[in-house]
Amino acid sequence: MGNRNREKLLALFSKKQGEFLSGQQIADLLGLSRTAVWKHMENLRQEGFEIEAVRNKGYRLIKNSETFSKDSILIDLHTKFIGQKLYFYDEVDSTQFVAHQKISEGAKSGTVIVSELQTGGKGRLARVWDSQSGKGIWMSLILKPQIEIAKVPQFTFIASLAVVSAIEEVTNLEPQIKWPNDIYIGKQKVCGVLTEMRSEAGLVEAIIIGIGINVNQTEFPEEIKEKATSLAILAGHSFPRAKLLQEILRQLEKYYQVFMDDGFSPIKLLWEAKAIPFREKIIVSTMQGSIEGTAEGISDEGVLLVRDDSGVRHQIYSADIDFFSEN
Ligand code: BT5
Repeated sequence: MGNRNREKLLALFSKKQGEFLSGQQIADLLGLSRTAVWKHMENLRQEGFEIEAVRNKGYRLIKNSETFSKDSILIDLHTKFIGQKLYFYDEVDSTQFVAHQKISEGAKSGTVIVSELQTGGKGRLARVWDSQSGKGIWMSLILKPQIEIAKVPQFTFIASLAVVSAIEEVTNLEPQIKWPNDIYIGKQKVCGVLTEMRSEAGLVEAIIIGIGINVNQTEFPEEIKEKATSLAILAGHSFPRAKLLQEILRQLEKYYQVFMDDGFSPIKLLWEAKAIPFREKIIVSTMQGSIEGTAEGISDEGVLLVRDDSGVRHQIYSADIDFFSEN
């Protein structure tokens, strides 16, 4: 199938969603023979698209199927720029690495990289991110805002807020954000965010937001079995990943716009409403060591403010947080 015709056909279905289009109409609009139209339909069906064919009425795309592919993500993605340029891979080392490559090749702001499987998925501080094939959403988003370097960590908040909002919209689950970059449901982690930056001469060249969401896994490796869970385990059924990803991209675009128009304050307020409240006492593990103390909230920039047991106040930029009651 010619790629351009196939894209035109998907765009046509997207525009007329829910409506029947006769074979003749499609053939006329795309300049194809009826037989070619029929072949296109068969190919799309084989890929997992659900297409209804009714005699005397024509064809209708029911909705996005369970397929997770470039087309199933793009077909009714109504964003202005985020995800409109999308690279979809079966396997990569890490979508973050691919994003770095794409930036070197001149990728535009809003470019998204998705992979079914990551052989070298990474967390912060070069930790391993378990990225099973065909089960999760492993993606990286490239953004090129003109902002100061100090504001880059705030993008972790924008991303977490977008993911929580999308999960709420698509599932009936109630995710919460754990400062700075984890999304939990109950006491287990369903998503991690990794924000990286490229800079040049003191200016931000690009921000790469890596998002890993456990969607349809039914089990996890021994090392993270206790700590990790998936949306499917919690809900008792699987979810269409394309739909969830579309919602994430929509929410990312929305909150990115809020941030660019009005700054971090509205993001901070929304973020706080979705965050796990700090309980009495926390343990903060940083590269420099650990602090036991009480969190006093986040600053207007997103920095965690902690008063240690001797009364000294610390500004924490990056750390792992444990609640005392968990230990
Ligand atoms: C994170 O790091 O949580 C950021 C994870 C970002 C992953 C995405 S996937 C797409 C993009 N491409 C990449 O290569 N990365 C990004 P951190 O806070 O450091 O947490 C890492 C820790 O979470 C590990 O040390 C494990 O304990 C745990 N972990 C690993 N895989 C997990 C999973 N699938 N679900 C829940 N926890 C996991």
